[in-house]
Amino acid sequence: MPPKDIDPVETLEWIDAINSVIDEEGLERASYLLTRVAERLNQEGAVPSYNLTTPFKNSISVKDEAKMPGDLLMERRIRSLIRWNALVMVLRANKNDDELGGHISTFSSAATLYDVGFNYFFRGSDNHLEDMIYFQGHCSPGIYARSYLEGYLNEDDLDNFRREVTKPGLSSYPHPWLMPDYWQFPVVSMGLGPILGIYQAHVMRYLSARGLVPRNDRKVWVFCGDGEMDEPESKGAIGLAGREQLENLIFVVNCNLQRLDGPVRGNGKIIQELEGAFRGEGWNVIKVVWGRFWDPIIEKDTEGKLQEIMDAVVDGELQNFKAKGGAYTRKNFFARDPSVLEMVKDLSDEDIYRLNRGGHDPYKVYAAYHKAVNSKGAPTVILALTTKGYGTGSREADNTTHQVKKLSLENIKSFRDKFDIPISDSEIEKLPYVRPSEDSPEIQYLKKTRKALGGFIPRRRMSSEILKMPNKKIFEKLYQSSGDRKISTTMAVVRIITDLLKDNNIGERVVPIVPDEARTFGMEALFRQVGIYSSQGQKYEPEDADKVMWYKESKDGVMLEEGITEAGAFSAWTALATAYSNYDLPMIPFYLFYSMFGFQRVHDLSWAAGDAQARGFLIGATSGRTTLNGEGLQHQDGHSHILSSTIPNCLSYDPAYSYEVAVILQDGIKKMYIDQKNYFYYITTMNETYHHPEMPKGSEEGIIKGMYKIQSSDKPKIRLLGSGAILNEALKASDILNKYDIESEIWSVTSFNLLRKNGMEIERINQLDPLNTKLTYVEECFADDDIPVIAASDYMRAYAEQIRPYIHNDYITLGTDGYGRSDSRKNLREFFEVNDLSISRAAIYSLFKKNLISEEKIKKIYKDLNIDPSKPNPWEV
Ligand SMILES: Cc1ncc(C[n+]2csc(CCOP(=O)(O)OP(=O)(O)O)c2C)c(N)n1
Ligand SMILES: [Mg+2]
Repeated sequence: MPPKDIDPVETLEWIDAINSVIDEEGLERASYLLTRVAERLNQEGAVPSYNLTTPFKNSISVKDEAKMPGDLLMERRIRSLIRWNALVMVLRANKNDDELGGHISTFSSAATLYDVGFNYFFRGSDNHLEDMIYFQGHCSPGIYARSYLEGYLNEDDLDNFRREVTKPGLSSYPHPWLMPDYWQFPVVSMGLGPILGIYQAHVMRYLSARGLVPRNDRKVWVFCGDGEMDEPESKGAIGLAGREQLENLIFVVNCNLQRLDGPVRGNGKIIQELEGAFRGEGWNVIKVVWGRFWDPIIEKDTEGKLQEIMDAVVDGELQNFKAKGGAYTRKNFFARDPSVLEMVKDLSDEDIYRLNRGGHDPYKVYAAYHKAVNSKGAPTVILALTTKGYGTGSREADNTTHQVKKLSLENIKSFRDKFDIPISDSEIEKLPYVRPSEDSPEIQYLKKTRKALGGFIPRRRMSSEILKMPNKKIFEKLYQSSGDRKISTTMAVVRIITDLLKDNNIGERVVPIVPDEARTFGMEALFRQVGIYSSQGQKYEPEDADKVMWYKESKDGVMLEEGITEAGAFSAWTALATAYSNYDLPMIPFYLFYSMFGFQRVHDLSWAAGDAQARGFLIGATSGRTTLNGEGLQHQDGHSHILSSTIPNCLSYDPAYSYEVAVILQDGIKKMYIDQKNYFYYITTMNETYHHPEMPKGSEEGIIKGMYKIQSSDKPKIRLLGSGAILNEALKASDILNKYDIESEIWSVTSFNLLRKNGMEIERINQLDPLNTKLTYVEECFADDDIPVIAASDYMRAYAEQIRPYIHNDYITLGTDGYGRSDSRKNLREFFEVNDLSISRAAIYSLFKKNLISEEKIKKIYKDLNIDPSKPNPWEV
């Protein structure tokens, strides 16, 4: 409750005083004076009443609006055609029974927000410095419709909206994977656009701070829905944007007040709520609430009564005003106060209905964008009030409008009439596209505006500079044995990254990224060596300034230490991993993270990175359910390879030795940055230290394909496959087996996922052409031997199970199914049954099943090995 006014006359004097300052000296002076007055209050210890929100009205007053220079009517005609073609595209896609879907209402509410951008603000790609625009996914028909008028898409293309299997059609939503020369940013999963856009702007500043791209006024525009802002990802990183004063970032939130099921905030005001949230994080907030038809009415509101109603009305009612029309609005809005009702007495019900919302008024939107692109020192969010389903007759602001894919003939006709589309009643049922001739004033105008802004968008660059391979010695160093030293694969990868950072060919492109975990991975030496990027430099002497590895933050720091945000760090990685396309600057980002907090935490972002054709390295450090031993259930990853295998262009590896790491990284750099293949890499590394042998000659190919032999035998009776740290257990198992005269052959499996992929490919080739007798790589490796195979990894059995179809013999898989827990590595491996003894047990059992070991002998061996038949099952629930 606000405090009671005990002296209204005195209050009025203060208000009059500030009014006269506003009138005579302007707003800036008035707010300066009030800020000084508030400071006095602060000094006395009073809590100032500091409102984060302003009244529910346009942030830019009419007199301060920048004037839109273009031809309003011409632009309206063009926009109407875009609206029509977008509508028709969806209606045609849903005319038959294919159930293709599509959205009408989202774009219809956002058309003006995009159009003003296309006509005046969005920079094209002619100079390679195009603005980066994260289009709201459900608006895609509208973006295609514009490209159609531009002549880039034709009617067949539009007819192939959502038909991509038999024809190279138009993808449902922005998907670079499916339209690689068009869409840049995959966004339709709600919340990804906002977080990816923020980190894109952050990376843009990072790259310019390092002198890799010019610092210019290139912008990142993020268009999103008001419902979408509920996703934690949408608002989760706005603090970073405020803190880093990312003036290159503009959010446009289309506040049509509805989401899929109904109102976003029926009982409140989403615009006000977002204003508070963004302002609190240091953003410029520009509200575009009312259109220009409201201006003369608002001007009459000298007493503030209309404003009081505007402030009080909830979004659920605002929705009604568009759904139920002018008479309803007069009764339920203006009539709340007799003096306000009086203000609209000369307006018909139809006039009241037509009182437009800010987001549908090109003048208001222009003024907002103009202010946003010229704002300095902070990111900007534009909160634009619109109507969902704008122009769709009875479906406008209807609670079900989101999913409308078909319109009644009546509604189609009213749409045509509202937007003056030149289609007669006799033609309308055919739902024709409309494109004026090439030399028409409309098409000429459209092309001229885009030319002036640097060309058409969206467009995506598909190829870019080819990098030179780094010095081979960086990798070859690790081909040697580690000698007496015990090291971990995490140490190996960090050593390679450190050397790559100094490489003459690619050093400046390498970016280590961590989410507050550098010390965990032994990367702290990099703090001082390359510096941690900080947009503000370092304004303090670090606590450890006298140490060798001090915490160095600097404006041109190379390392991205993103703090505890895996989603943020991954988004930064994505921006760098796609820099080859968005900046024509291939970057080599290495994102190191706790493998448990990788895919499992941010899988939607990794899926989007695949769609965006990211190229870079993800390093799941501290991996393995028993290898990272003391951390317990929420840390110990035994399934990230299963998750990574779901992404078609992600190549994943679980290497055991540092030379394997070296071979994989070298091959990855070649594939992604020289051959320009659209892969990204996921490599798990471990914190367990052990001795690393010298690389066996000629094993590179096998390491890359997924497995190679590390121990042969003249008369092997069993074949042991080990992956990652568990390879050592297989080696120890072979010693145990030797005691029983069982010789084994040992293979290091660097990737069950890749072996599986190869298997699927070859199997399919053979099936399609039955006379083919091609062998899978696994079959090639295990050609004519008749010996059983045992596989063990630090991942769930499903990981090793993947190659079962290609093993034509008994095959037993061991893995770490079940929840992790903390204990010593030794105990954990025994518990999960991936230790030397369990591998030996599986080997002996499979030989017994093949009648190669007698009943008597197996009993003796089991006794010898203390095998306990009542041992609890580790995945028991
Ligand atoms: C992560 C995620 N969850 C759910 C959906 C399904 N979905 C698609 S659009 C939509 C409503 C969007 O509302 P809003 O953000 O307000 O956009 P509008 O269409 O109103 O502009 C939902 C729930 C999705 N695309 N992504
Ligand atoms: Mg909405």
